[in-house]
Amino acid sequence: ASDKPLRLFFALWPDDATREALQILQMHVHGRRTRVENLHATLTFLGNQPAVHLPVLKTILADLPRIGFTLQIDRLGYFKRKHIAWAGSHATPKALVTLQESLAQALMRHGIAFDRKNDFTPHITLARDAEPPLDRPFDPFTWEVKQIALVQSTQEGGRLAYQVLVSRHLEE
Ligand code: 2AM
Repeated sequence: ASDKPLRLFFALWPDDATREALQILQMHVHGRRTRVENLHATLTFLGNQPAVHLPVLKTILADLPRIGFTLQIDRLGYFKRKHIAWAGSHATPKALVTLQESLAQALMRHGIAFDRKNDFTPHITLARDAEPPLDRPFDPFTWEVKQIALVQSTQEGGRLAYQVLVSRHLEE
């Protein structure tokens, strides 16, 4: 029914070349690997939201600052408690912090609840139920972040699927 809440989040959405590079990095991790089409970096997790919030979320997305940036993917990390192996960067670009803060402010202004516990470590989950990533060298690569998306998380026959509801380019 249309009154059923949607599980939503805002994410940096990788292009195909970046997905392939991330998939190669997945060789360094043991666990339940994220399917290649699901790879992303969460900007803000909204959790369950009523469908009536969709229009305002789309407006918020459209009004975010138009600044593209690059993420140097040069780091493999591990969340011990969550058993998540991830890829990320040693350097968080200022534009990314600005983007995340603008998004948080817009959500608060519109009274939309979101998860703000994380002190924002941008990361791409490579595997769940994972062991710490293998300690061996890998080739860092550059992700030119251009696409930001409002994404719905669904379970299809026990299979986790992410559906991009609306997305936009960061640069004009
Ligand atoms: P994770 O990969 O580190 O688990 C969809 O669940 C996306 O939202 C994932 O990228 C997930 O991050 C992120 N996320 C952030 N906070 C979350 C929360 N409280 N519950 C579930 N997912 C969360």
